[in-house]
Amino acid sequence: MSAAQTAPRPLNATTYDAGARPQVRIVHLGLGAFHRAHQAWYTERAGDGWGIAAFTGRSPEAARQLAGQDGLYTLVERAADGDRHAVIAAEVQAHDGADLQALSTLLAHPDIAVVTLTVTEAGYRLAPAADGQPARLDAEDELVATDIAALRAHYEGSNFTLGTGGLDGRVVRTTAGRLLVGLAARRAADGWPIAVVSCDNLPGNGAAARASVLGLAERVDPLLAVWIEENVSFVDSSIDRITPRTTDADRASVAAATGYDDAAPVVTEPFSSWVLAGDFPAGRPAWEAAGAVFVEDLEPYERRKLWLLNGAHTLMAYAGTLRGHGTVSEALADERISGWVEEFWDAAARHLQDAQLDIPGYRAALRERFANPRIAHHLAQIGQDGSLKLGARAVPVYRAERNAGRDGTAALRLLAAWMDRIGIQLAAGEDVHDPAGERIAAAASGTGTAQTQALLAIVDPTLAAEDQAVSAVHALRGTFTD
Ligand code: CS2
Repeated sequence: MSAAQTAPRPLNATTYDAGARPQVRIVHLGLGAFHRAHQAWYTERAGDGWGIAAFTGRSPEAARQLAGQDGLYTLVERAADGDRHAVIAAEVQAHDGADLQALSTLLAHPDIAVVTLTVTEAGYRLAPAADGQPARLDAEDELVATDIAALRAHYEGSNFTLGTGGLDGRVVRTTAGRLLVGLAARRAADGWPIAVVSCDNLPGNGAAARASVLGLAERVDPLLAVWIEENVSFVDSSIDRITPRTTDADRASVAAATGYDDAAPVVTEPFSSWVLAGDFPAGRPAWEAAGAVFVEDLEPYERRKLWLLNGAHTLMAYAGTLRGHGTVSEALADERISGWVEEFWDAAARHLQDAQLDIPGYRAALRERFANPRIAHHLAQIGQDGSLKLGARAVPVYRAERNAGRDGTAALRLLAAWMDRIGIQLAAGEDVHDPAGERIAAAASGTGTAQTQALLAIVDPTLAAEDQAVSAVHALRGTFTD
């Protein structure tokens, strides 16, 4: 065999026979690895002919790569004992997220029945809510304010329709802003109802998506807000599949195993879960055929996942890095970290009482998933956007423990570890990778308990006003490296 025959081939519809492609009926915002390992995989496995048109977030690069491969990519399920490769064909179109014309054309079409979102916690642009208060859009946020101005200027007197010239060069950057442009086009077309499914790690993520989109609509076009209330169903979902960022080594291993030079493979764990609650007024794929579960009340499942999986992740991300570890499996192999994780799980589990949740089984499975040595899940990736993640992962467990008369130390440890980690990053002049980066740097410039309190206020202002919580977090600082 000549070298030319053995060199890997490009992956596209000419080199790979994916059969008839499904019809685009889903629009996705946030074209990243997780979406391709999760919702695209469920949609493909549902096997009932639904396809996806996906839009990138900030950078159009992922769309360029995927469009260059006719939407095809390799999904690698990486188990502790080997890899399984499959080419996924559900992703029919890939667009630059800034392409509002493409988004509007799709959403104005009655075939489109579902919008899914993976835009990260930060993508919803919500203001920190006081305890028990519903989420609301952060209208003070710079990007939100810019989008409001651009949308108002564009739609002034135009009955909120997007002409063929798009937004006349105006840029809309927030997810809510982009979705609003698409929904306005749908209303102008014929106003068919639609479902928006949030797939981000936020408690009540359907309500969060709703607050974000409606908050913007109310400020730009109150009648559009009314239309959205009546025609858009915001579905809650709890999503789970550990999917680290793709590396060059992953690309090389896919080429070696499959013979395809795939520029955009995704490596994920074999485990996957999707629990959803809400209505789909225009229909949906039979995701249950692929293992998704539809429930009336999502909250218990959402808590189990956010507290046990994501909470432990956040604890390992900061405490693990402070102790010199690079990945989740390395951190978990450290007895001290493993002990803190178990202690946090014990605390959280006391408030996850529903027998259906099978907490012992879930914990055992988590240990195994975290320990998978072939999934290099970098702590630095998990540690990003901590100010937003801690409010969903640590604070509710602390509150539940306090309400039950206990001190909640196991949950406060996550906050103390975050603060210590930030201190080291700032001292080294590193980017803390957090949308609240500037406020974090300002808060960290203080010293002693006042610094702890100022940092805590960024995560949860109510908690920062409680002296007992502040001193308890402060006492835990500096205890990670012994
Ligand atoms: C992680 C999640 O980066 C993070 O914050 O905790 O991305 C986690 O890997 C997924 O939620 C797993 O389903």
